[in-house]
Amino acid sequence: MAASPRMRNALTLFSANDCVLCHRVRLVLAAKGVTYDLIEVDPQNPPEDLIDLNPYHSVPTLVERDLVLYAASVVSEYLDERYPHPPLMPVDPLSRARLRLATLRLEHDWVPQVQAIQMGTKSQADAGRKRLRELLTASVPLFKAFKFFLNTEMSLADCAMAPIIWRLPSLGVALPKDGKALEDYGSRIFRNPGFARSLTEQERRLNELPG
Ligand SMILES: N[C@@H](CCC(=O)N[C@@H](CS)C(=O)NCC(=O)O)C(=O)O
Repeated sequence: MAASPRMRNALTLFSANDCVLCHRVRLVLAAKGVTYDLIEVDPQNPPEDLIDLNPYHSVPTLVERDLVLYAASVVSEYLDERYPHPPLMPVDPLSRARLRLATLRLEHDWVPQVQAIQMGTKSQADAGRKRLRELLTASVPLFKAFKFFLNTEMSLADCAMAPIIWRLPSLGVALPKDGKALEDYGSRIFRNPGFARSLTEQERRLNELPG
């Protein structure tokens, strides 16, 4: 990618302005306190730069000098290794594998519902709301059992989960009746200054940060 005078940092992130997967990566960057140049992209109309860099033309895409990374999981894990403090993964292999699997489930089962609500037809959006609500209801015991998502400390799995929880009011998905643990989880994450820093202007308007 040709360096442009707008670019001041070693890292450049191509990101959409309201996208759970891009938000996930911005949350990792904010938790690490890493500064970066943000290029806002309309995913339906990707710029030439992005087309040249990423065969899928998708966001999030991260560029660091000659390194080009895409897929939110690849980008997030790279950032956690490249900027080790604070660590966003536990050290033991079993816990790491569990959190990776939980994140994979989020990508396969939860994110498509969010995308169907945001971009689908009315019937796709309605089906997405119903399924997302079922997934939330089934996850309540997990939020009761752990302070963070399946873990005692904030992890990359929270960076994947929190953007979905943040969007629930704007997606028209109510919390389950016994969803207080989910609400508390959201407040715990949203109160973190890194969370506010991770939001684009469009995303900030989707919900309210705790006072
Ligand atoms: N597997 C990719 C999917 C990313 C994705 O679906 N991004 C959407 C925006 S939310 C996008 O770029 N869509 C346009 C496209 O894929 O051409 C990832 O994990 O990053």
